[in-house]
Amino acid sequence: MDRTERLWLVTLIAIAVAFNALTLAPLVPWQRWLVLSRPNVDRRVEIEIADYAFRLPSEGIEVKAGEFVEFVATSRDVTYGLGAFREDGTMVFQMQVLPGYENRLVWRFDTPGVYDIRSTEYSGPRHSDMFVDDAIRVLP
Ligand SMILES: [Cu+2]
Repeated sequence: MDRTERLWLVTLIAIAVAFNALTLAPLVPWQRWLVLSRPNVDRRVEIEIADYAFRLPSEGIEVKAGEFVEFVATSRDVTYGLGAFREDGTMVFQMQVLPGYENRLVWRFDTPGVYDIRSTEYSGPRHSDMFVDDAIRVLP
């Protein structure tokens, strides 16, 4: 490794360290609760996935905008994805759902409305069927 390569390497490492320090710093307003706080969960939603199908709570998923919702997803067979999508198809959040674990994600919906659920991880030949229309209702 010659001097120029070493200089580039040190520069890239310095940029990576500075970028991570800046974007994870609690001085960034949106990072404060993401990194440092453990919000009190207002509602817990359990979702089981097996054989390419979501098993949602029988009473449906109804939450209020602004409350912290903990999604706990389990898989009985393979790795799936759990994603929430707006009506225009844009994604709100997604998580991997590994078999043998309680996969957790805490989310706060800001906007009332209805959201779809899809698998966001290719899980096999029936993956594309894993779509639940209007699965989450967020009330004002
Ligand atoms: Cu899938």
